[in-house]
Amino acid sequence: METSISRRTFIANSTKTVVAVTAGVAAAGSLLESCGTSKKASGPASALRTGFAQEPLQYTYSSLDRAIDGTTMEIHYSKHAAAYATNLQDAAKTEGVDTSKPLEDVLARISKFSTKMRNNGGGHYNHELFWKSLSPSGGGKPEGAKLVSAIESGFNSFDSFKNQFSDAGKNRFGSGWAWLFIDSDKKLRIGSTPNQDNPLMDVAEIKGLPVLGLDVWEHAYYLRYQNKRADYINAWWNVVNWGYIQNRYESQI
Ligand code: MN3
Repeated sequence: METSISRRTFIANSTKTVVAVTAGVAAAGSLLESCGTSKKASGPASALRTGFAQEPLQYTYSSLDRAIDGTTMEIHYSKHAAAYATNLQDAAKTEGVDTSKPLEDVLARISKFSTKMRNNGGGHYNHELFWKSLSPSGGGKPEGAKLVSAIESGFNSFDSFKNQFSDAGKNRFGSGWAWLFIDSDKKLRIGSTPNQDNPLMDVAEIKGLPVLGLDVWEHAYYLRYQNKRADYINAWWNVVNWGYIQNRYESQI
């Protein structure tokens, strides 16, 4: 009898425990979600920390259609970029990299790692930045005073900046990226890198913190634009998420 009561009490308590644990998980879930949200809002610190897994896109594949078609976006995000993330995690496992630390730490000393880590670490980082740099409501000009003044003092005018950045993308031979980055003197610079390299890498010819990156690999534009990379670049300006770029820049100066 006593045993039975004890068991019933135990079961009742267990149920409470389960409920409590479930509630705890739910609370942790919403906490993570709110952290994720603040990350998306690109708080100063989070703008510079990239994990080893793909983050969800903040818009639908077809919502950038005035610049990039939905099929290109879908293949680009769910196949090309997803493969970089998978291969990066694979390389991290093989080479003993702690994936709870920011990817930036690895990129800064990428010469110490394999080519697989370089290609996929760069590929993953570059694409995570690329997706966040785009928005269905993007385009136009930046509004943040600090970024506007840095662009104007660095490149004479916003239009001149656009031309120089576009040229960096157009003139990149083969596959690669055009960058707006902050150099060690905190100055904005434009440059480009081949393949999946980026200015964070110790092996790159240009060095600094990427603020804005443009993917000029053919997979980013070929379905709609074929060989006309310049047309893709011109259209891409219409979906640039200047709010995110401004936050990224302002978090560093
Ligand atoms: Mn790409």
